[in-house]
Amino acid sequence: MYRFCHYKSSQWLLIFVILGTGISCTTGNASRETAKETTSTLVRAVTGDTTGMVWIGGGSFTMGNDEFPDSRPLHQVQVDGFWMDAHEVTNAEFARFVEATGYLTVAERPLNPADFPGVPADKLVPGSAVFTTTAQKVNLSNPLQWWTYVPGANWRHPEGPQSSIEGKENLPVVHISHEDAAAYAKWAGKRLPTEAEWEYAAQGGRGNHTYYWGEELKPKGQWVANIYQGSFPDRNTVEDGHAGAAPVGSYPANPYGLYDMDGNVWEWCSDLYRPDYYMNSVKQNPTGPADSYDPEEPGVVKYVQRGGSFLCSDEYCIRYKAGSRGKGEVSSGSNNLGFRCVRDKD
Ligand SMILES: [Ca+2]
Ligand SMILES: [Ca+2]
Repeated sequence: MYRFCHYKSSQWLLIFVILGTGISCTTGNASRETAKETTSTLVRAVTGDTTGMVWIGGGSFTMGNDEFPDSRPLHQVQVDGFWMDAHEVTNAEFARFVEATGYLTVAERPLNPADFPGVPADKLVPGSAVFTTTAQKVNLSNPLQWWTYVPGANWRHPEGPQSSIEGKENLPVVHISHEDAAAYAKWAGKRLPTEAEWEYAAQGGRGNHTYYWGEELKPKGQWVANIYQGSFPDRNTVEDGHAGAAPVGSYPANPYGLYDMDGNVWEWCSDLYRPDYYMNSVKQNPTGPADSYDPEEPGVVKYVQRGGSFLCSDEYCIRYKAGSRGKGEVSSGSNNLGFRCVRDKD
């Protein structure tokens, strides 16, 4: 059983699967057309605005988790203080960014035919990965049983063209690639958190525990994060109240005032992913390795993601546990992947 986080495949893999077999990917990362808006044209938001952010005083902490090969060894890290969004970036917030800049997310851009040799042009429809509950219990070794590349799925249409975000303004924005998240952060005068900042903030000063909230899965019998209950991926019993993403702030904040650091949606960090990084990590404000490498998908550029999502449980994708690491291909989004931002002290 896959206990680790094969929570989704790279977007390019999903595209290849849906478009047919026997086609080999020659380029590694599937690229989309470059956004019409270059970063130089994006308008920076109000300088110094920390509305909706929490000040995280710097300090030292124990980073990592011995349970996972790529988060060993436990090591001491020190981070400087920073501001952090109290909650994941919402649909309403992302909509303001798009309205101000005309930004087109990766999932909305035309696919580059050069990345899909042999695939008819009319099959190359922009879209993104959407989780689908399976009809019955399945072997957990193949994520493509529950991940589908859905043409037309993007942040405005989280489950596909027929879905919308109307009435979901306070839900976290999803189908966001690393590039999209970084573009939003730049516009907002912020940046993505480093992996170390993210984990330090998630601990909330409580130290390194099994879960960011402590040692018990259900403190006082209560679910305290939006994760997954029941049988994955065929039967979600929704004991925590939400089958998919929940409005931000639906569960208790941590001692720093941060919501949904555990679960709800995965959150991009600014660090490239390497499974061996902790062996060599600097102790002071680490920012990740200089390059990316994932032995499971060599040649695919990946960034770190943190915190798990509404699809995580002790049965599958246990990387919502404290100190564990997620990863994702740079151009890929999905309906359980979003982000939050940080900013430095002025
Ligand atoms: Ca849930
Ligand atoms: Ca989260």
